[in-house]
Amino acid sequence: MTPFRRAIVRPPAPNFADGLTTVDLGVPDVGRALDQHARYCEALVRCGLELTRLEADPRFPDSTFVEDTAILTPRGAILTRPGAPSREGEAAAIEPALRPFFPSPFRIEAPGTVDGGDIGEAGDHFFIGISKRTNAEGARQLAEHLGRLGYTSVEIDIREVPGILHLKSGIAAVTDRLLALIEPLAAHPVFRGYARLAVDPAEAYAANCVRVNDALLVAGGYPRFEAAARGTGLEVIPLDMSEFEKMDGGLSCLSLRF
Ligand code: CIR
Repeated sequence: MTPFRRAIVRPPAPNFADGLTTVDLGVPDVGRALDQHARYCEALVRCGLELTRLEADPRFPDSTFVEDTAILTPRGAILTRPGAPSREGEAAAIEPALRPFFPSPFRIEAPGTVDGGDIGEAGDHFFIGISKRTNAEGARQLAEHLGRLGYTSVEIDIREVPGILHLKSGIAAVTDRLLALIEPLAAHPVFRGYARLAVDPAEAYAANCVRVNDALLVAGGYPRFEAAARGTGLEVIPLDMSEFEKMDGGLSCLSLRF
């Protein structure tokens, strides 16, 4: 796995609860979300990362989900064009924070849209989810940029997969060869050849785990997945994500790691 040295994070703004959501888990408590965000940042620091901590940005209630704004690789970056109209300006808002590390990123241009949450990678191979947020034109542009950087990619249409907003709501690379995969994605041909860390259907939210150096961040409260994760020999760090889950957000969404 690519080692990470840094991450960019942005805490939830006071109007976090005005963001988009498709789930019916109640209104998030912003104070609690800030607490959970602080624990998340501590975990990244414990994994050895140096953090760029951005100011909360109430212009965009979903802006704590920084992952959606860019695809960062060791060979270069791609600024996305988030697919929800209320989030479109978030890529421009993150650009100054990326500039010191990625001075000339590629960009997804209209009419293409891409949310970073739809983009997963295992080694030098990228999975590009076509979703309600990432359209075919965005996927095409992204594949081209990734190809220029020397990466391969494959598209997966997730529009008919129940219960997931983004591709990475249902898949995460635990190692370059081992994927956490929800049941409805497990048999998809693009994942053939990978070992699977099973995610119990009752614990589907847990699939969005994040490998950071020697550790695996997992959502707290999903004991079967946590036990399976411990079986990999990695250090497992459970984090309470309840308030972000209410807004369709997972662990990966809360940082841009590179
Ligand atoms: C949204 O609907 O855009 C936010 N409420 C949640 C975004 C989650 N991001 C991600 O999975 N990468």
